[in-house]
Amino acid sequence: MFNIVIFGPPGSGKGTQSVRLKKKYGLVHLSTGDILRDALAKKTGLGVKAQEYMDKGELVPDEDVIGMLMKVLDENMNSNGFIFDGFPRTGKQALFLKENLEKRDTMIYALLTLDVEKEELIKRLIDRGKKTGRSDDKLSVIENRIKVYHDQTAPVIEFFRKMDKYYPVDGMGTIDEIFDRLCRVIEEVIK
Ligand code: B4P
Repeated sequence: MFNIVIFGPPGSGKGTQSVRLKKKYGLVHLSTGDILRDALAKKTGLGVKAQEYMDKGELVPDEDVIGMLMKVLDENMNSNGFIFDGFPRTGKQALFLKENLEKRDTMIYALLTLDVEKEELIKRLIDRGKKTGRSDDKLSVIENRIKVYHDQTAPVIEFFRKMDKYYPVDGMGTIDEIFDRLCRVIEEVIK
């Protein structure tokens, strides 16, 4: 299996690029944000609980996200591999992912981090909010999501850097330009 994490602040393009990477490399795209939004739309217990956090731009508790991820992981263990999009978002999630992939005789090969300037993140998310009406794409919520990213999520980088698996990628520019940059890094990692 070939597993990668696509990482970065909200609006950095993780979801956008994952859709393309999934096609090119034949991987399973596992987006915790998409799974949570789906649970929310279906008004499941998890969805109702998650909404409280997502509407404020806070992270959903680790135990809920981890339980949800385990299920999808086990359902797809015969695939070519995973693109983890939006997971891990905390140190606890990072450790969980490492240990549980090891138990299944596989691992993460690279943490690809999209670096994007704050003004550009805000612009993209405001634009998306206008198109989709997403409750977490309002300015006050966006500001909190960026803060939560710096406080709780960015430390995950250090976890992967220590394992020599951290690959920063310039996330500014067109979607095609960024996709090419990501593919170049992946080709190097695959070698
Ligand atoms: P996510 O769904 O992961 O959302 P995101 O970070 O906002 O989006 P992403 O970076 O994927 O941006 P996108 O490609 O769409 O998380 C939502 C919430 O779920 C979290 O805040 C949290 O509450 C909860 N959650 C999820 N995972 C969790 C976890 N593991 N633990 C706890 N809680 C969790 O791009 C954004 C916009 O920019 C799009 O409209 C796109 O079209 C545009 N865009 C992309 N690239 C562009 C480019 N190069 N140029 C111009 N526009 C571009």
